[in-house]
Amino acid sequence: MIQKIEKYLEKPIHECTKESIYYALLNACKETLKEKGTHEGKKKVYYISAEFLIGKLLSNNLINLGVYDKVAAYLTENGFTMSEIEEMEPEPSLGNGGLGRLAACFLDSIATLGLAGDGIGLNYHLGLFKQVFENKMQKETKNTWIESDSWLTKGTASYLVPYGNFTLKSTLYDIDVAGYNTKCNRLHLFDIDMTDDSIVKEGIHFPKKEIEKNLTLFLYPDDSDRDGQLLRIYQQYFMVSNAAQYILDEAVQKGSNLHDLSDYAVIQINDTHPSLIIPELIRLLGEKGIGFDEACTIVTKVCAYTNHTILAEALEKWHISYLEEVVPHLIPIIRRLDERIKASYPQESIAIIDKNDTVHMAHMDIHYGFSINGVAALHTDILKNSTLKDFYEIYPDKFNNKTNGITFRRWLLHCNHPLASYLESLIGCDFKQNPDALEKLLNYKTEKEVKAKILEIKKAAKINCRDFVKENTGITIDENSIYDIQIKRLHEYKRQQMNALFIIHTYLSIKAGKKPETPVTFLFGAKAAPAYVIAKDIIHLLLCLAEIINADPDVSPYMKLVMIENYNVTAAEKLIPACDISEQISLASKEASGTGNMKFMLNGAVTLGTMDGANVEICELVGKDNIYIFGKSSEEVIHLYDCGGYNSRHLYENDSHIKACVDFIISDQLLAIGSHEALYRLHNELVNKDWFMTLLDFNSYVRAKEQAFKDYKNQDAWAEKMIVNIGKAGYFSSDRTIGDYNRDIWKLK
Ligand code: 26V
Repeated sequence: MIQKIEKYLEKPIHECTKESIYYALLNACKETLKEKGTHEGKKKVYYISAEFLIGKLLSNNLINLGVYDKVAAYLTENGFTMSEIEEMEPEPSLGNGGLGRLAACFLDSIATLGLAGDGIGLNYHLGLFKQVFENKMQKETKNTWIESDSWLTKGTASYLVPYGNFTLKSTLYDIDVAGYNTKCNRLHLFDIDMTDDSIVKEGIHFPKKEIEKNLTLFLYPDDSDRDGQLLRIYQQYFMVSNAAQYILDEAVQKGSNLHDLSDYAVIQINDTHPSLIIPELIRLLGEKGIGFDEACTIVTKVCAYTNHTILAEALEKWHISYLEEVVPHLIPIIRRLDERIKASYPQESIAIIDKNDTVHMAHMDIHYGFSINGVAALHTDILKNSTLKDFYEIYPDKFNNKTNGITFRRWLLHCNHPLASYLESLIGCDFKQNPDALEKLLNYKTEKEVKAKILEIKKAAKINCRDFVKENTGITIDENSIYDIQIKRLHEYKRQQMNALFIIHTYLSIKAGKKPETPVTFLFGAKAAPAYVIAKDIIHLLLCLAEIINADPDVSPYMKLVMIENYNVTAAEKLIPACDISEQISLASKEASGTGNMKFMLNGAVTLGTMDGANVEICELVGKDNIYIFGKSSEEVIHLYDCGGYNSRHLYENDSHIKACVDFIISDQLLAIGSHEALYRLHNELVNKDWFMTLLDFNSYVRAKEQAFKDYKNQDAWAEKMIVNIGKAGYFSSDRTIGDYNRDIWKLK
């Protein structure tokens, strides 16, 4: 490896810039990855996803290639550090949140388990927007991440993708995905040559109708109008038509006659963005002479669908007229697929095309896929018993649960070297490939020395994080304070607003003379969808609160509030190792799984959460003494929705404490520095709507959180909680998840 690096450096390393060292490392890695070769097998899994939130790749690749320590030592010997070289790498902007990061963890685990599997998606030039704060508001700017030298390698495949009025030709870019100490797989990202970044003018605005120029510019372009929605369909069809052509070509090359496609391919449809692959495959099989009915049977043996949300507004549906405009050739197929279902099952609730001529993408996946899975035990139960009950009654055997997981290579070995190497010295290195081996740590949970060392590692991570926060925001935080962290997409159901109300509660208590015994730092990181007004108002509230709190000499010694700008994977890697309390406070039933919760636990944070998503499984594993649970249960919440029994105004008017906290949002103090419009809108939302029941869980949240702060003072007992959390995290390795997918769904040898 070092020889390869020196070859690419072209001159002695001490004469090189950090940038040229980064490029040398990049190219040396790419060469080594190529030499490793790819996992091959008769049958392959194709993981199709609109997002792959892969994060920076340099360190991860060095770790998986088994050369990280050697390369790090080489850099140090020559006066450089790995972290300063890593800073030269732009983070790929190919994902948004948990769904995309899950896809990235899965690629790592598929390769690590030695399975033949490719990711297929799009090569967005600007990807998800870059967030900047201006006047304490989120502003979206473009995020140019592709440089002339990058992890992308131009592939050879190219296909024609037919639309209503024109045809586009694709270009393929590949990224090699190294398994840990094994061969590679590939992430295939399709693109068009005519993409034109220069059409993006102010912020992230661009002409939505110029499909030949804008198709692969942005991930999730604004779809608040018709043209935006059409563009999303153009993108989705481009992704799946390329994928389908690629998969069929590859199967034929391996000897398939296409009647036996399911012996060669299994397609995991990641949420509904790739659902058009079903009619597209039927169309392509038809072109190759396979009749409609047989094509349906083949496709139903090949496609499996993962559901990632029960939120109705997030389950994709398109009016048929939109599909008619973009992909008219798929319409007769979609209609026939729908008619077949209606012939056997007349219920409107499971129709593909409903009486308003709206096409339900998830319904197509369930009828014409062989497997449907949820992403945590509770989520799958809710799908079976409530959201998708009518489908479960027809197809009980298709439903299965696959609790999410995270790759320990990135979320422990890479982001927390000191913890990983300490664990190795204590319990050996098995845990890197057999995550259950982390349980050995539990034997040490009462040992003084081990507890002291775990606390020492946490403290060092908090110091690193303090420096990162200073650089990112200019705010000085105290490493001796409790780090209470909520980092995730901004959405009302995730309830960052409830955390904000707690911060107001703490601020008001300090002002009233009640000082916390241990200072606390509240850290947030979150992007709001550009058209999601209330989510942006919540960001505004947090930034206003930060300005007031951090500048107040009576308050700031006891509490600080930090909102990280442009939260992304790189920031997560800095924040997660430093966390004491992991905020997982969604309204029960709404968070399908969560995966941040797993990353925090693995790095020794204690969860403060509701009985939602994978928190339920975390709670079962660590036991009630090692997690802080609060709030209403999913059954209670579902019941309240069913009977319309929740009234936030009632709670607001009858609980003076709740009223005081909520009213602070429109206090003179806040209105003096914030936007009246945004703050009143948010206040009104909480008092008169509060769809995600913030006020309902607020008191219980305050009690649980204050108990956690109190318990933190006993560092000895706290360290034991940390150790239990780390020791029990093995179940949440994505290697376990992928093993489960393969055993139950993909069945690759
Ligand atoms: C999308 C949208 C888009 C429209 C506005 C509202 C809304 C709300 C939620 C979503 C999420 C779509 C799917 C998704 O990203 N789900 C996440 O998947 C993760 C991986 O399985 C899981 O851990 C998270 O709990 C789940 O929210």
